[in-house]
Amino acid sequence: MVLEGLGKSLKDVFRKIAKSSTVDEKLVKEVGKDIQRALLQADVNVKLVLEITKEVERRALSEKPPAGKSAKEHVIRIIYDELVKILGERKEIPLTKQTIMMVGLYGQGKTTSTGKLARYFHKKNLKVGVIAADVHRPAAYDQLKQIADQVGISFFGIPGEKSAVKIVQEGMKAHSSVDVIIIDTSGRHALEGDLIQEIKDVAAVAKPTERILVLDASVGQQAGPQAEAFHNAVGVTSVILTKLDGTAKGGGALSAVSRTKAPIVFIGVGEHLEDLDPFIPTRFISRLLGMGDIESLLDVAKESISEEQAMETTKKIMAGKFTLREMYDQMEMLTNMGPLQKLMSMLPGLPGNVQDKINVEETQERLRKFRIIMDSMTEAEMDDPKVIKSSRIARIARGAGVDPKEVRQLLQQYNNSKKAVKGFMGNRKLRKQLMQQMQGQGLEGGSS
Ligand SMILES: Nc1nc2c(ncn2[C@@H]2O[C@H](COP(=O)(O)OP(=O)(O)O)[C@@H](O)[C@H]2O)c(=O)[nH]1
Ligand SMILES: [Mg+2]
Repeated sequence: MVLEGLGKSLKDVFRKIAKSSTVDEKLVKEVGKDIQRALLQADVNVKLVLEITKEVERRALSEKPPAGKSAKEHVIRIIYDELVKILGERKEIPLTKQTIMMVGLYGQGKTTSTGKLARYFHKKNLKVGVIAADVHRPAAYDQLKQIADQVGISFFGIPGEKSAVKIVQEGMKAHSSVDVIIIDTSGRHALEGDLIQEIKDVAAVAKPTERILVLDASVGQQAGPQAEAFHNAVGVTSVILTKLDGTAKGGGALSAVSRTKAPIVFIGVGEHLEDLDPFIPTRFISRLLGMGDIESLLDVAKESISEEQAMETTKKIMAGKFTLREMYDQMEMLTNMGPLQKLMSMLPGLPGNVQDKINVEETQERLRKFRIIMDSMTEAEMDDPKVIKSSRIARIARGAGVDPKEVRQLLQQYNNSKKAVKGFMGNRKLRKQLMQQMQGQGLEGGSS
């Protein structure tokens, strides 16, 4: 996958938001820092990184979520928007009759991308012809011919010919009946005067509608100044950024080139001819985040337990309601709430008083069993576990496919917890402490 490291870090950021109890300044600042770290690791320019995170923080703290959206969903949306914004607008190469000239330095992927583009247009039912105008590399002719044969499109070249202009003149005539002509040109180690001249001469003959600069993404941010220099010298209309599959610096290359006047139209994501993706900023970011679209992205936020639910459970417990359901909710919250973990852990009712150090995996495994056992109980049993005697235990165990011993353990845990809750509620000092904690979490609102 392209930019795997960046994708993983950003997914972690979303997970953090989803698991947090509430969106407050502390969370937003923390998330801002995480995003900064992730983007810097992908070689995105420091100044740009600061701009983005400042904007994320500003919007997250000042904007009200739209109707029907939670604060968490809104923050995720803001991050998504700002990431898309870094990549700029989408540009498409139309599926029409045209002449395309490929330019770029040595080894950037010009010839490979010529083949990939030829395949792309060929698949869209356009007649494609390529011209081998790299007169500097002896093997260039054969390389392109082979690719053209593989794709099944027409090829033109003159082996041994030293004038690129002559080849292009002949090639344009030979391809007069094709829809899309793609000219592969020679590179240099740097943007030298004679390369500029050669590109200008070829362009004068071919009059290309597109001059596509091919750039290797592994140079990172440096891709920006390179694109700018080429653009100033020969007027680049579009960029293909290659080798994004093999570099962690792709974020730098993508963001830097997106800021130049030459938009990225395709990205190269492998050595094979099918490894070419149209560059669509929204789709790129969605994929990076491992989501089909923004909607499924927002679902992540919904999966976690809401602040309201935590509040609800806490209030119920404080009001003396403590059935198996509350015990379950409390345990569940302890495994996947951020700051609310602390609040929930203040409530008694956990086995062996493990409030201070919660083993999430162990608790989750326990919860899984818990759920299975509860699913075999009746509503009345869950509300008032006192009614569960031997015969019922046997029935529940059978229904849940567990040992009766496990049902008894659950009931034992419940009884201990209930006792602890009772003691806790009778202790005014502890109650006060919990109230203060709730206020600190911004949960004092809402009456019951
Ligand atoms: N992994 C990867 N390799 C690529 C990509 N594009 C080109 N290459 C490789 O880069 C090398 C140089 O490509 P080539 O097209 O000959 O570059 P040119 O000198 O600009 O024509 C070749 O080994 C290609 O297989 C890409 O998107 N991903
Ligand atoms: Mg080449």
